[in-house]
Amino acid sequence: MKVFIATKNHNKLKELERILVPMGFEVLSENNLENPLPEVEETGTSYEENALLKAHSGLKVTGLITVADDSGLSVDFLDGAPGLYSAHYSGMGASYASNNEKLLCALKGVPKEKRTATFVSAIACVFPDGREFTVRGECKGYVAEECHGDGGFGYDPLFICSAGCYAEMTPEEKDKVSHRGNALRIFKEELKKYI
Ligand code: ITT
Repeated sequence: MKVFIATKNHNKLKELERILVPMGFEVLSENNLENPLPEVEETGTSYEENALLKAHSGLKVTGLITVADDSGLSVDFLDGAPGLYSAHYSGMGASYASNNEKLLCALKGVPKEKRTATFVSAIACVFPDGREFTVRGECKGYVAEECHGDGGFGYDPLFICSAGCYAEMTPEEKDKVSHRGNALRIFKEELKKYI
């Protein structure tokens, strides 16, 4: 079955592909389109709403069953920030490095037990016949006091869960425990009800 993944984040795309392909899906992405995907204004008030906005935009362009992820890191000490705004935490044009730097500054001097955080991934799936569903996966951990490892992307070098730092894991190890891996395992079960 063909599934279009509506994302402009190639790291995210790789993670979604490496879980969806072994599930038997033929995965298509922006790389298979003649023109770039339109930018989607992420105006939702939840990860699920934003994931649906992105998925509907992809469906409009391709007419295929479309999957999109909206994700972020919610830090308890920061009342849930950067949360929905994780991609642009340090401003428009933010880089992963500048976001990590801002997060480290915001938590400067905060002890380990107060640096707890949850990574969240909401995955939306929309169908050409109008049906849609969302699922959510989470991973709890804490924010390290300095960057570790050189794998992954985004906040991976700062996020430590019970299995270790995301950026020090192999892709397979990350998939087993990550918010996105957890969301996709629920997604797989949910999708069976629709096909
Ligand atoms: P698309 O909207 O095109 O899918 P995006 O990167 O803008 O790509 P989001 O709006 O969902 O995606 O922002 C998610 C941000 O949260 C992402 O840019 C990272 O900074 C962070 N993030 C999400 N999942 C992550 C992961 O597994 N590891 C590290 N950081 C992650």
